[in-house]
Amino acid sequence: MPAIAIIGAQWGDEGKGKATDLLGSRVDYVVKFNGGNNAGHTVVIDTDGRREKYALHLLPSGILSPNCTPVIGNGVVVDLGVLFEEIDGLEARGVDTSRLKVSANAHVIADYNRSLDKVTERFLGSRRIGTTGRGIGPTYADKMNRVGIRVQDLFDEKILTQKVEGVLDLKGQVLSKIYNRRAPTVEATVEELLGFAERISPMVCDTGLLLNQALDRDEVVLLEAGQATLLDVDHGTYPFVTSSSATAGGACTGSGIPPTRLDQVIGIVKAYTTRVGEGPFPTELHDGVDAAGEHLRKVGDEYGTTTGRPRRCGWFDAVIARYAARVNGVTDFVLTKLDVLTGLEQVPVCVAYDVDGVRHDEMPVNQSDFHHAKPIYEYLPGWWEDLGEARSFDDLPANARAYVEAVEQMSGARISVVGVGPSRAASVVRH
Ligand code: 2SA
Ligand code: GDP
Ligand code: MG
Repeated sequence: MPAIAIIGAQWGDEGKGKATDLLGSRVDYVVKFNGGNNAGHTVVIDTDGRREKYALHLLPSGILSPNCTPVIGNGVVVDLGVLFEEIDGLEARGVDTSRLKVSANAHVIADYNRSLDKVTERFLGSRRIGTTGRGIGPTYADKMNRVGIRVQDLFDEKILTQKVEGVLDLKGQVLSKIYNRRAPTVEATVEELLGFAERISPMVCDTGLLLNQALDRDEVVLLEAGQATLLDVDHGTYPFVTSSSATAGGACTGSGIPPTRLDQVIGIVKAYTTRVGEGPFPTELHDGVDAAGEHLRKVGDEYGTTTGRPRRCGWFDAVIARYAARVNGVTDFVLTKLDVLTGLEQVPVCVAYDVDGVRHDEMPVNQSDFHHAKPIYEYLPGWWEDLGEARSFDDLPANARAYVEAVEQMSGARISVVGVGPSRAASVVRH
């Protein structure tokens, strides 16, 4: 029975948290399969006139659905201090987190990798990536270098000490000799990590086995991506990407669910585009030049959920939506934040790029071309009505419906749900 992946189709913050939460009551397991506490998913729940807002970083959004088991898969990098802080924060608000399962194979973010992430960015200066500074990149680098620390290592002090010694042999030198920073000692690192062992122990298991057995029993498993297609280490705007596989392929490698068991891939796409951090962004509206960018940021509340950074804003880009549909095998799109576009005379949509006088209908193969790609826009008529109360497609004004239909036609997959506000209820289901 169904394994469903939810994937970001742009540069992140499309509203994956809300989409996952929306499906939560019909789902038995929600799995985070990539990234770590660089992610920020905001979920807004309105009950009995009271609004509860949750910002989740490391915990899968399914933690908020009482009948759903949240799982941190093997593809995730886990900052254990942050994990327990997040658990304690939710418990204090009455959310039961006792169902959480954590893969024994997930990698652990250690102190030296947090330091290296921050200091490397400072060192790079104008060539920086604009990371979240959470130690994500250096921890994935250790994993690929085969010197990473895994959750299961916390339960064997001898092995843990050997591994920390091995990795600090090199990283300690880099921190102290190259970056002039005090490297943590082996003892302090081992002590910090061992301090988490007892509390994490009951949550740890073979999550790949758990999830495949759930599918054997016809239960529903939802795989929730952190970040997005254009931030994927293979398919994104490299090197301005995160260090994990944020696409549908990553949902399999990061969870232990084989591709043949994936039934549906839902791409989450915003009705416009945002990006945080550095890197190319053809439809970006530049502050001080295009007032519309500030309008989108303000109305859309476009500030990083994890770092609070203002997000760069721009128009919808159908070229990248098509690319995301292809890379992920998107079966359905959820188009979010349509309500934010209310009040514009015209809404530009990028349909292709002009690169040095040549039209590109697909992403240019060469990254340098993408850096100076100029958007070719089609202008769709805007609307003035507030969309917040719309619950069926026919409730939307004609121009908003036409916008959805035009974007659907350009993006290569059907739009099954349209978001018209941050809360769970503010959604229009079409299929
Ligand atoms: P990192 O820290 O190594 O993953 O950074 C590498 C790039 O990936 C981008 N990135 C993100 N982009 C959008 N949203 C993310 N999560 C937070 C949010 C971001 C925040 O939900 O708002 O609060 O600032 C996220 N995480 C990583 C990052 O900007 C770099 O371009
Ligand atoms: P994620 O990282 O993809 O989960 O997205 P974030 O949570 O970082 O950012 C999306 C933001 O948009 C959150 O603040 C959501 O509450 C909000 N949001 C999601 N869908 C809608 C929508 O349809 N309309 C509006 N106005 N806000 C939305
Ligand atoms: Mg986010």
